[in-house]
Amino acid sequence: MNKMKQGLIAALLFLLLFGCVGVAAQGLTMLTDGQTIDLDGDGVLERISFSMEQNEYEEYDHFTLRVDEEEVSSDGCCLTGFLATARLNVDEDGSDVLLFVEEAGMSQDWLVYVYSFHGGKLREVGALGSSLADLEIDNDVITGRVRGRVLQTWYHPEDYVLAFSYIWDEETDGWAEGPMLCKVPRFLYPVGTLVTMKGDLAAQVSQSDTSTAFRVKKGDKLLINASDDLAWLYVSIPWIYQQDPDYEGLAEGWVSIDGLDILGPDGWVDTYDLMDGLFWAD
Ligand SMILES: [Ca+2]
Repeated sequence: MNKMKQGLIAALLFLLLFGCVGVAAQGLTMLTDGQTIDLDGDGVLERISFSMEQNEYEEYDHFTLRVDEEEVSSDGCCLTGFLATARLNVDEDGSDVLLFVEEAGMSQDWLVYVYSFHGGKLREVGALGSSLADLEIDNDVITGRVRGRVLQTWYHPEDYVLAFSYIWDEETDGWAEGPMLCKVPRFLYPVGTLVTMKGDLAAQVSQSDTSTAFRVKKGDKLLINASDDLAWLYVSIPWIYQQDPDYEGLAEGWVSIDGLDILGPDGWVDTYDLMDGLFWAD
């Protein structure tokens, strides 16, 4: 077993364990309109106000969130009415507080609007494509479960941190230092989809070594172990092929991907035209 394979298994085990623990301790507190709560732990209660407006299709498409006298509002798409808060350990002067407003989107395209409550100020710091139920806070890392961008319809964890950056301050009409939600990509995300090839494909040895690791032909099975959800698939050839005494290739390799296109022997081709067994929703 090579180091890459060991690393992948360790990563999958970690995800499995972390996922189980996270259900009980995801670090979120649900809030309701009219509630008073000490959001930032300074001993003074804050008053929460949260209201939504419906459109002609009876979907909630606008919300207003207030913490004491601070107010933010935004348009949305199928807002669920769920509001939550969490504290992060990013500030030596005390907890930084985040507030999350959830929307379901048109077809479960989950999105959470994220606001920071810091120094008595309420402001938008970003949004992430996860449901509240899939959101976890671990110290200063916010992890959602987002829809994959390449290959097929799939979901994977995605990490964010709150980092101080320059944001536009409407009060002063200028740039000011303020918190922003920043994505922290992982090297690989688990995929675990077994496909049947509709055409031939060669996997290369590594992302930088373009020599051939192994080849699969039309009708062969191929396991897509993982992806960086950006430019690469980490693939392996099923064990049964490796038992053939004439098999000479490596067990794992890499294939380039760009959205729903994959780099085949004759150039870029739609994943649907090259692989049977991918999952599509919507
Ligand atoms: Ca307080």
